[in-house]
Amino acid sequence: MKTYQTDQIKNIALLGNSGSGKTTLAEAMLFEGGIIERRGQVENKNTVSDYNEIEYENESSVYSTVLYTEYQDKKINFIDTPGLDDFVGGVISSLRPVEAGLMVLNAQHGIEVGTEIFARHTEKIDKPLILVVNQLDHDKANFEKTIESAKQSFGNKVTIIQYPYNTGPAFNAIIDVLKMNMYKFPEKEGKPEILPIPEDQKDKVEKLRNELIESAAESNEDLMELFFEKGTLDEDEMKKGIALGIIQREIFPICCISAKKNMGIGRLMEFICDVAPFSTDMPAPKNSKNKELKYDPKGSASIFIFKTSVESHIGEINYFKVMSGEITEGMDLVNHNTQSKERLSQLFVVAGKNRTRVSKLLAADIGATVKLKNTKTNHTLNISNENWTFNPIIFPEPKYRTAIKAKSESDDEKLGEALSRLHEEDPTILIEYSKELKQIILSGQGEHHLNILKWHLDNIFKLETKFLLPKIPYRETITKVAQSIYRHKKQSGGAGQFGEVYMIIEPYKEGMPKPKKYKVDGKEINVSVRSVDDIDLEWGGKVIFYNCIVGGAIDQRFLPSILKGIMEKMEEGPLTGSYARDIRVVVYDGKMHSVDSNDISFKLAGLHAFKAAFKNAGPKILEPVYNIEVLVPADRMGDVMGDLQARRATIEGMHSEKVFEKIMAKVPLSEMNKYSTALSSLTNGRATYTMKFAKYEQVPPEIQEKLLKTYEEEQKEKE
Ligand SMILES: Nc1nc2c(ncn2[C@@H]2O[C@H](COP(=O)(O)OP(=O)(O)OP(=O)(O)O)[C@@H](O)[C@H]2O)c(=O)[nH]1
Ligand SMILES: [Mg+2]
Repeated sequence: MKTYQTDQIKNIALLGNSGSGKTTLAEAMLFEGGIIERRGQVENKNTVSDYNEIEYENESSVYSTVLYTEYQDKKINFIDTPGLDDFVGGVISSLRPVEAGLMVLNAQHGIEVGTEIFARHTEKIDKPLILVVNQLDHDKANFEKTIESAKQSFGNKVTIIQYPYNTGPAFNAIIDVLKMNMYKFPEKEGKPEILPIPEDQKDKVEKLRNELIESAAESNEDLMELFFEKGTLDEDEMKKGIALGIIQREIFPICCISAKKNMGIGRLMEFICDVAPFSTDMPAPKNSKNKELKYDPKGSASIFIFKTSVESHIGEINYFKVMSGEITEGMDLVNHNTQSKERLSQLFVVAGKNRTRVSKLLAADIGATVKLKNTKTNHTLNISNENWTFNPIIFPEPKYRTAIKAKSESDDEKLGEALSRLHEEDPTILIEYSKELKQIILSGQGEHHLNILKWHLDNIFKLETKFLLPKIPYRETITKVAQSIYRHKKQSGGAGQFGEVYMIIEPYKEGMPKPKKYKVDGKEINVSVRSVDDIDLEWGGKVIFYNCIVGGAIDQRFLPSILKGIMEKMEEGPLTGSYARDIRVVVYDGKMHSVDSNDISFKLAGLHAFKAAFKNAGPKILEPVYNIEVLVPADRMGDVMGDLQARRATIEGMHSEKVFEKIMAKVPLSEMNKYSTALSSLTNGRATYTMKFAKYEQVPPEIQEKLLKTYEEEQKEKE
């Protein structure tokens, strides 16, 4: 394969709702570019892009797939992404190496939830989009409605380049407003006939062409002047204007295809070659030295890894974009995230399951390499005298959690290894070994996401596992002042133990004045502070420990032991064994024994005094509450709201956002179990949500009651 120059390479991501036809389009693009000789079909489990067993099984993409095709002396690198929100990680990582997205719209449905989600991701990072209306051959295809909803979503920036002459099973022709031609496709696959615009379309085309010329002119002052001078623009001038408009996200051009029937694909690729941005047209990425790298093929060799995957027979494959310079086979680079030396012993260009060895890749190109020792997604590799890195790709917060366990304890270690490998391949899978909950908590983007992970553990790693209900990280705190006196005394045989502690505890609030005076059981207790420990707890919140011992009632050296006892109880709260937080402790008196007092005596006295005071201090269980945002089509708003209310949600607002309604609410984590599945079934998969930890809040009394009972029973079982 020839080496493509930086100004011959375009990189795009295929984006769109699940089922819109991205994988089918990918297949057609490979075919049109002569990379494959026969087009496979998703249903026949023989596409180049969906080549993993799990993708065959689901007939839907799970992973992003790197592909390339060749057209008109250019190389188009493109990445087929999964359309299900569960696999959004594959979309986010694919957006990094590309200059633009090809958003595939399904002509049956127009803008769908996936379209909206992925459009938002491109907006956040300012990447342009080309909109492709697919499935125009489908009997439910409705081009006008699709454009209408696209305009609701992208505004008047939606600009028609092409429209279908006819839709439905009879679909066989596209009117091209830029080329001023009609493309008529033969019944069976083959090159289209290029015909003049039919008479009955002339008025419509004229109107659309004027709109297109105006949009193109608006993207650049010179073009605007030219347009005023001549009253029109020629094709090349229009292309220039459209290209600029695309980069500025002022133009979202509309192209028309049937991926399944391979109609319009060649013309779409020509359009990409003509107007989609080159890497050098986009703002230059900055490295960690704040230097702009302009994809200079003569610069220092540098690559950024945007995807790591593990393939059978090969092992780990790292996919990269050449950020600068020229990469050659056998080159030695340094990974500046791990400081490891790495040799690029083999270089490939990749079209899904097919890899082609190459000897050289230039700046802006996308390739893959194998057998690196210590390199994965988000790492930068440079020649040894350059030590910059690039910003990592930021993956979205998890929104679905479960606990996992190996069926056999002897597999625990294997499970740990498998999970960390799966995390490397998919950074949206997070694994936490929770000491607090005594569970392995897996978090991801949805139930389907984690079920696919389990499928891998069962089928690829041959590890039998089961999912368990994930425990909730409750917290405990107090709501009022309480006092306790505890004497720890033990006299058995030899040395005895003795320690007595007088303690007051109260809820901690930020900015409270120092403790001075308390009234407990009608008695006034005055305290004066000798020293204070202000402790930020690992699990959130605070404990403030005041040493108010006067007159040597307890020796100073025992105070740390008392605190130790308190901390032990804070780590395993008296109500349910959860972490306690936000408590102020005042130790103001006590007694000691000249022989029997020691550290352990005061630790135990501290622990029991704290536990006793806690029980009288209006103890409360706190639960984690999350901010959630749901995007839902208006017709399902009522159902989704009702369901949220049943989950003890506090609705904080709602408003229309383009084609969706957005609901903002606070919901306790304990009520969010399986939410992604519930939302999906309430809306036929037409809604999405995000969630983020907000705060801890007291649980309602009836739930506290239930939790206390459960804990009590668990404790009894243990005895
Ligand atoms: N009629 C018709 N069907 C199409 C067309 N393109 C794709 N399909 C069908 O739509 C279904 C989904 O196609 P895919 O290519 O897998 O869609 P995708 O966008 O890759 O879906 P995900 O991988 O789930 O995101 C398949 O059954 C295709 O055969 C088209 O142009 N016309
Ligand atoms: Mg797909």
